[in-house]
Amino acid sequence: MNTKLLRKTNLSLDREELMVNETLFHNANGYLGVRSNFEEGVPEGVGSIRGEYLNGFYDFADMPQAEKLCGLCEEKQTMLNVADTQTIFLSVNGENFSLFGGEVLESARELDMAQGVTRRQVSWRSAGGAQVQVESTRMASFAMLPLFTIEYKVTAVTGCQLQFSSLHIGSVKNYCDPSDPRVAAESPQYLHAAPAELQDGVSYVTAKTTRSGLTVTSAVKNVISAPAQESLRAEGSSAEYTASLSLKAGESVTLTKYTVLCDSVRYGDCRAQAARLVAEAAAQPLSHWYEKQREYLDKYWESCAVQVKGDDDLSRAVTYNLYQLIQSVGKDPHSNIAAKGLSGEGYEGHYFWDTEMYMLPFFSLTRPDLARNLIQYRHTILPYARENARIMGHQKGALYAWRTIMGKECSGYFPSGSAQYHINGDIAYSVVNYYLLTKDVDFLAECGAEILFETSRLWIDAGSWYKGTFRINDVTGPDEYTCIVNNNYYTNCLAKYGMYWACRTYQILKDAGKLAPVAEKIGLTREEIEGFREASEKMYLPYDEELDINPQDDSFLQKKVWDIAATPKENFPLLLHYHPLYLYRFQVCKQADTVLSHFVMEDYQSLSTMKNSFQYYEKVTTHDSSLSTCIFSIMASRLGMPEKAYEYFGESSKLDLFNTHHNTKDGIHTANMGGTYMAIVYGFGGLRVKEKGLCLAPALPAGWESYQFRVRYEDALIGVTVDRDGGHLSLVEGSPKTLYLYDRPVDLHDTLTFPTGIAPAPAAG
Ligand code: IFM
Repeated sequence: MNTKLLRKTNLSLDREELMVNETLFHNANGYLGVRSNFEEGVPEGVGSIRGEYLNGFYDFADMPQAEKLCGLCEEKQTMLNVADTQTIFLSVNGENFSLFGGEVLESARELDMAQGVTRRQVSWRSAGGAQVQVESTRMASFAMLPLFTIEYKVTAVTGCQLQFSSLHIGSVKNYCDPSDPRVAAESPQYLHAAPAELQDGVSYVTAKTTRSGLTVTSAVKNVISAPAQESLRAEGSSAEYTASLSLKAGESVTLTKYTVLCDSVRYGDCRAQAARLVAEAAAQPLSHWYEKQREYLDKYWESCAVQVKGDDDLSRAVTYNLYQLIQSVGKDPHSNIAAKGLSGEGYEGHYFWDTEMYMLPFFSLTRPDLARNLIQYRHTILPYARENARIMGHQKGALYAWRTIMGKECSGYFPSGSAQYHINGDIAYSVVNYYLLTKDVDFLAECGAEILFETSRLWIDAGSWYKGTFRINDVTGPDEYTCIVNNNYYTNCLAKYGMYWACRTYQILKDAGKLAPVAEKIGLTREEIEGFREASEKMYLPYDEELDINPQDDSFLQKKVWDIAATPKENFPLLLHYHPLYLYRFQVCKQADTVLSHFVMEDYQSLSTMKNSFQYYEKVTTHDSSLSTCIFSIMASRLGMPEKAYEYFGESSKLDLFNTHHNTKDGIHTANMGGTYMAIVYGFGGLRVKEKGLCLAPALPAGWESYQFRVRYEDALIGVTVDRDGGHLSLVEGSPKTLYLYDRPVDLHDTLTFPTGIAPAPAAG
């Protein structure tokens, strides 16, 4: 597996590229994230988004609506930049080390995805002729989540006098860009930092948010490897550690900077916890933490074991995307996965449906423990979903916020925000997906069932009966270029599935004697279950007989078709160039919508309808959203279009590494990263998680030698390898299983080899 990403950066100090690299090489562990900013900073005017973030740590911010209609959201949550502990200035013979001064002889960055560190190496000559090599290694520890380290090594090529100045800045702000709707427009001082304290060589800054009542303590300890003249002083809410020494040619010195960040979301007394952890961290050499990091990642790579042979670039891109998933996923039920992970401020650290439909499938198959946390998080915020439902006028049930951190809605523009009721169906779908893979009835009883029942109640309240069918009007589907429509096909499918599963869950829990606590807690009646069953069975799913496709909604086909080919290239993404209402009047899709429904609910339609729909929507989809090409890849695989599948897969897998959406500076696109995984496992591997069991229908993309992955199913770990000799299944651990291969049952006891390339079996009509 190719686990190294290397970039030479001496050739360009281009503003955009610098910020993209700050994202691509960020360090995160699901709790904290640090952008890969230069320790020494950049001159004023050169682009940089400097930030350190904690997953789920936020403040409230005003989001005033010019026209104060009832129930519109006027306050949002925003993820905060909590401190700057990455700044290290180096002076060499009195001249400041900087890529923008002196002479850069060589400069490179590396992400090592096996060791879990990033490295930056610069060979530099000062204007006065002194020459040094600077190497910095950074790590967000998986073993101690609040720990971030920098190992900053300087080697003298010529003898020189060095001075380090390592800062701990407690008063920081967030990035803003008023011209881009995808990042915050303004940046007030959310955090109020107390004066820095110094104790036993550690600096502490405790800061409180303005409105959310949260607290964070940052603790920093610097350790120098050679005798030096040292000082530590505090001024205001900052602290500065300095060390001066001289080196002879060939000598090196290393400054190790331990940062611990503890927040009140997880810890009762952040200050005390930070003191305890920073002492524990600094008591060990970095080699100890590196070893633990490697052990964690060894297990991680082993658990998913995704390998592609035959295309090195793609293989590296896939590994990169999987690495970002483990960097981004919250490791406790207090947090989730932000749309940009912990790599930047795009979408302000909010959690969307991205988690349930694009990333949870990966974790459910490889790390069910993490998938469980993600669902538990949704369970914890259920009270806010109930409150949101009332705000939106519903008498019963729960409606999850379209975008949120702590549970309350943060969507400022409801037509393509709060109106996306499918979030309820997405979350319900993830509960079922997790259950089908684990058969964990206790979890269903403790968490999943309540979500399924409450979201089903909402469908009943939101929908209506017309001519014997159940319909859901005035909602927005996944495609954000088509808003507030009647009977969005995707939404109706997910609602149908969610209500079906609410009924199944009722029965499963009843049979297991575990129904009473949840039913009593929410006052669930047998009549309600009957109502769910009826609405699910009679759900109206738009179908056009003439075209043999599923229209995206009731009015989609009545609109003019947008001419994508004739649209100037610079006008994409369309959302930045056309008024939303103008877009809504066209058949033009930002992203997979009906095509996505056909992926997740393939048994609701015939193969011919899915194929015709794919061809229809392909012509009107811009893929302006990063959540799109991966789904088109999966469905192209499903419908027997391998070249197309491969092309879409390539676009998805390289999206951030090649900055193809031109906004990677604001953060990675985590949903797409999960989508890349799905394009292999669900796409080429043909995996589906169905009520009858785990299904596979693998094919090998032309040009690839092989690919492989591992999935957890009930108590088993199953290895799948597809190469030019065929498909190979192995039961790595657990009890024998019956699986479905190309829709036919097979028993897996030990290993199994089969021919690939068989045409996919038709879906049920
Ligand atoms: O959730 C997505 C949405 O589907 C498209 N716009 C971006 C959001 C966050 O990734």
